[in-house]
Amino acid sequence: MADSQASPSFPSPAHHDAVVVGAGFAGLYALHRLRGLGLSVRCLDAASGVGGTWFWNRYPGARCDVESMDYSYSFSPELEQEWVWTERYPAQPEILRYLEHVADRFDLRRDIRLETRLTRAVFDERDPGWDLTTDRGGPLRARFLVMATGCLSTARVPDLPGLDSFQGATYHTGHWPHEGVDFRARRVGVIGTGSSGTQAIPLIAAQAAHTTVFQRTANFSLPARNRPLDPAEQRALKARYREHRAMVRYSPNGTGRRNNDQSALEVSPEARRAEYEARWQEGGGGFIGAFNDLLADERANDTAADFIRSKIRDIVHDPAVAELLVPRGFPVGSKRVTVDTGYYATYNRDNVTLVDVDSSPIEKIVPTGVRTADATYELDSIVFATGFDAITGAVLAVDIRGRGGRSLREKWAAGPRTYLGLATAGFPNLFLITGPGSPSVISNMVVSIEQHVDWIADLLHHARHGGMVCAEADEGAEDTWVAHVNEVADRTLFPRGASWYTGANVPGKPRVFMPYVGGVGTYRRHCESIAERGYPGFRFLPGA
Ligand code: NA7
Repeated sequence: MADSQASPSFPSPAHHDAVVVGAGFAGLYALHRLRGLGLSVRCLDAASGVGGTWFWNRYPGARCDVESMDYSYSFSPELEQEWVWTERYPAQPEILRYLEHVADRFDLRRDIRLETRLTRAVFDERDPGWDLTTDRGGPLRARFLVMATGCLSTARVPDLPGLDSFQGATYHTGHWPHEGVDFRARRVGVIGTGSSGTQAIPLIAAQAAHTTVFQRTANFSLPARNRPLDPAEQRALKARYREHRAMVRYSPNGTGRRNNDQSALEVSPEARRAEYEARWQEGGGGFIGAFNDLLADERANDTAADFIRSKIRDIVHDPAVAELLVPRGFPVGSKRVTVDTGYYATYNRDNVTLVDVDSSPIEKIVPTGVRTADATYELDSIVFATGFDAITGAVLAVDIRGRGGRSLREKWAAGPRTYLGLATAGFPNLFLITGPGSPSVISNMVVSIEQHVDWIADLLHHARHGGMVCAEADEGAEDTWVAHVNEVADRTLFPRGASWYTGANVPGKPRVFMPYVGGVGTYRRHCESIAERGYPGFRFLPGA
């Protein structure tokens, strides 16, 4: 392994053309791509290894809900041909191995400083650039600052009274111990039934003496039907990988999902059911592509939601438990649909108890377990599958000061405001990869990451070519974009779910629907047109 793991402190003062924050999918590609422009680039990451979200999320069952062959870089035809995926949906260890391979293959580690957290970034108006402070000291200076900090990287443990008094072990799925956890003979409580909870619960239940699941909101979950990837199938896709990649870049969500361009309401109930059944059997998030109005029309959505509800009732033997697991009160897809392996069937096990903490909330953590309004549950371990301060959390964790010393936290106090999800007015030379206002988490992240990195690289090339050292989003362009993002979201059912898409999972966080849901292809075309027209909405300034 190269020098990166040693993480020496920065020489002082250090100047770079660009500092990239984060060494996950986004940061690694940004480092590679900007270096390719001939820029001096430094990448920072708080973790002790590369991988971003896949470095941290090592809980049992951690797996991507996008298929391997799509959830991978397309920038290198050699890489995509040579890397062999073993499963339809990649498990965390395999994705991490892939990212480590990418770091080595493209010689990225020499410019990555691990165990280095950016804490403060102050814009210097006299000589445009960012003065950076890290928890390993400083100063560090960069002309451009690229936040490749990920949308789901700030883990949240709820502020429950008595948490410190618990005598057993506690874990968060997003900070899982590298050595793994042995739950044998343990009474385990799992709080949270989002993607992480639904993936982890079947495996924890198979090992632990007893598993108690504390569910606040029942979620819609689809069977993954994960399987080993057939080598012939993989070869066939690799033979047309370039065309496939070109297609997904302009697709609605950045995957090869088959989208049926029919309304759920224009077909007979039998045909509708057959379509849902076929997609349920096929497995994965492709279910949502069954009809073109599932996320636009409540009546269409109800048909899909009812289908999933009936499946839950079929799978779960105890009718009272099944009713608790049946999601209600929000359209399917408005909260992220989870993709699981054996989740609902896990509730047929004798050693699993489902506790409804919506009707009977968790009151406190006591030394021996969890106390709800109705009962105390004795536990040896508690797993928090309670999610993240999503999309904005990692950016706002840094004290970012733009023009006039204005803080980004202040600017975004009522919700994030960006131009294209890529930049924010008043904070020149700051770029966000998959920021709020871009397709981000509603898309295949790798496709959106590559698009953002390429777009930023092209903008920097354009600026440098014209002798410009400063690029700043214009406030008017930002206002128009924010209004457009909201208007597009309001045409859909997305804002109806109290989800992390809207910040609803974090007490006190402003409720704003953050992603752009107009589609990956539509968004890409819009960004391309802006680049082609010389970047309207950005102001460029020459150096002194
Ligand atoms: P999510 O999807 O935010 O899920 C968190 C879960 O934790 C969800 O079921 C929450 O219930 C629950 N939660 C959060 N706080 C509490 C408290 N205080 N009490 C009880 N239950 C609570 O996070 P994940 O890690 O599962 O997934 C995040 C994304 O990562 C995922 O979608 C993939 O894109 C990868 P709630 O629904 O808020 O009532």
